[in-house]
Amino acid sequence: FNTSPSSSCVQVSQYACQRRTPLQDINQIFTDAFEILAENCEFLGNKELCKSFLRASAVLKSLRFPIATMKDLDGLPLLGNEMKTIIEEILEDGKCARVLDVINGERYKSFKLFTSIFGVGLKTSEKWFRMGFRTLEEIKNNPEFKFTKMQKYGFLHYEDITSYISKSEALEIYDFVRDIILKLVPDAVVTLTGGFRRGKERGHDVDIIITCPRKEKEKSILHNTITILKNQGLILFYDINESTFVETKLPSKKVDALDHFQKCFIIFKLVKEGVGATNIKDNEMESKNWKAVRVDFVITPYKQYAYALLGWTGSRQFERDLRRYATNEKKMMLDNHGLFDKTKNVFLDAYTEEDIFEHLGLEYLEPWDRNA
Ligand code: DGT
Ligand code: MG
Repeated sequence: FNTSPSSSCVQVSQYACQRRTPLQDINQIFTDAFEILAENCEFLGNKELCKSFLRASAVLKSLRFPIATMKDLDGLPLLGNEMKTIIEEILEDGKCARVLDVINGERYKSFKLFTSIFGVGLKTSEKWFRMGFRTLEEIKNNPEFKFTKMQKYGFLHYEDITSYISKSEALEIYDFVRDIILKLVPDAVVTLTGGFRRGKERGHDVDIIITCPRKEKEKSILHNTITILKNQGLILFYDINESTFVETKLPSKKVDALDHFQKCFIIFKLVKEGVGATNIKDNEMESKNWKAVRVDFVITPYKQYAYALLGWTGSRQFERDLRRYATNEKKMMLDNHGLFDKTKNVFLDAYTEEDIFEHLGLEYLEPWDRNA
């Protein structure tokens, strides 16, 4: 792995799954710029350019040295002229005019705002933007709008949901939920995944993946757990998606397609101990002693667990590169459910993430090195 600039002997792979990408990003001034431009492309529906920006950003995130001169880019993959122009401008001015235009632009600002609402995606944002709406107030107070239940709760808990979740809050919820599940099914496997598994100190949601080695025993876990949490008054909103997983189905070609496992999108009521307890009588003075936190549960059969864990650990860009590598370099198809070897026409079983890396002929990367 690369340690010094301009060292010609060091090859940087074009795939994030062949590079270590720790959390600390010493080229953030450039990667932030690329990610804003990528997001803007996503908002405009320009998927190809979005991918190029994200791949360029991921290459820079994996470097162990800060880009200080244009010479430092020699030999790095996925940095075409468009990318180099941006880097050069930032090296010279400390900023990039194109990025500033984007973040001050109506479209980007509106889409950022709209997609920050739980239950609002690109399609709804586009619709609201075209209708001329620019603020949350205009939308919330429009009597003609029909919101989904998810969006209603998204508005209701907007402040909490858009604020960061700390690692200790995530661990508190995870420990609490795991204890409940283990009482129901003692040999269940409950894992905190997503960004927190990659070592992030803060996140947008708490991703928890659940399985059980005893066949079919995972099936009762979700509904029973939700019932217990509901009875304790800890669920502000939940939406269960039942499994549509079919074992014989080939892995999806769509890189960003959601998986077919049973899952539940939750707004969890995290009660903060000691807060607000002193002034319960005085309504005006009363401070809220809880915080609404987005939590996702994913339940998988044991046979697919390693693939699902790998898929839900992320980062998104790491996952995209893993799939691209499998397809282009190995003639295999990878998704959150499994790995299919097209040459041998077989699904490859895996019970650990290490097994999957081995099937792909890749050196194992720990979750904290997958922050592409
Ligand atoms: P954050 O924002 O702090 O929650 O960061 P992450 O990395 O935990 O991101 P999150 O929670 O959106 O997703 C965790 C991983 O789960 C992500 O790296 C890929 C997977 N994932 C989540 N939603 C989707 C989806 O809609 N499609 C696909 N393909 N993967 C998804
Ligand atoms: Mg997450």
